[in-house]
Amino acid sequence: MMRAAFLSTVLPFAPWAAELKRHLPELALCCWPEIGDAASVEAALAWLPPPGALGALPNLRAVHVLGAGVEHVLADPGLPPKALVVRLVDPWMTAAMSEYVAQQVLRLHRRELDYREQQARRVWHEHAQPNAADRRVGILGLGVLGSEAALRLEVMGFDVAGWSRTGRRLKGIARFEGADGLLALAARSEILVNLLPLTRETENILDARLFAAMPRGAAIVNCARGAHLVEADLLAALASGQLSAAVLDVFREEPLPPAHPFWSHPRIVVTPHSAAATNPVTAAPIVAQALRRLAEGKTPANVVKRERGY
Ligand code: NDP
Ligand code: OXD
Repeated sequence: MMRAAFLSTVLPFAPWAAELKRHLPELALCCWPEIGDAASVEAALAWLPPPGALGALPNLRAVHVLGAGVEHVLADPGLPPKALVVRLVDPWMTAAMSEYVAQQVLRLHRRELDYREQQARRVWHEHAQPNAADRRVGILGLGVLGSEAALRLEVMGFDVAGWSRTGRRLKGIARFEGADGLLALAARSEILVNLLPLTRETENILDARLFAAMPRGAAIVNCARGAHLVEADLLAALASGQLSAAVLDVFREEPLPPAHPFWSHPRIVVTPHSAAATNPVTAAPIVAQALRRLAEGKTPANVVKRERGY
């Protein structure tokens, strides 16, 4: 079995060490910066790795990212050009994201922000209540997370459409692709959920042009990455009434700084990057399986296409 190094500026090592020991007792696991002989480390387990850590491991064959999004590892200048980058696909994380999306879409569909605000003013006023079938929801990204979320919303009765690079087909979900497809999807989305990976093509995708294409009074849910959103464009769209609400789980700077205007905005819901957290209990067996395959000279599942960025 190989030697692996745990590299993270935010995740605690102890729970990962304990769970990986249960599922792969033969793994020799160390934690940055106590890595001993750097040349003998063949795999890294990384989530927001410390600057310089990947570059200090000259014989890395693979980096297993301990989450679904890999942009932070792909952007690391120390990532060896030939190392495989493997991302985490954990069915429990997928289920958690679908719960989050359902919760936020229902919040917006049932006008929770309006009713909370009315309660604060002791106002008894009932708003019109469209059926789910009359509520058009758009999902940006129909990958592991987006497709499951789209299907769950469809089961709940919503009129769901999705946008992907290759025009992914899903039963009951209207299909959009490409630049024209993006604006067409926006035009029919009263609630737009972002579940795209962060790449050169998708950075700043939630911008004034996209908001202008949406129906007046629409809402967005961003649970992918903060850099997808042009923050000033969102504030302007909320001020003009083009958008009526935003639910944001991810931010350009995390934790969201205390002085940031999103915290106190009456039409913005902030959650602390908690939509679908990595759980070492469910993720460790998946990581262990990938390391086992690497040790056997086989390619693990869920290898990222580096040139594509996801
Ligand atoms: P996947 O790689 O499985 O899916 C990505 C989807 O985005 C695919 O459908 C892909 O299209 C589509 N896509 C990528 N680039 C483009 C583009 N340029 N134009 C149109 N569509 C595009 O990712 P996941 O579903 O696993 O995860 C999505 C993201 O969610 C992660 O990258 C991460 O940033 C975020 N995330 C957030 C969490 C949180 O707690 N807030 C937790 C976990 C993940 P195609 O199918 O054609 O390839
Ligand atoms: C992830 C995340 O990408 O937690 O897994 O955001």
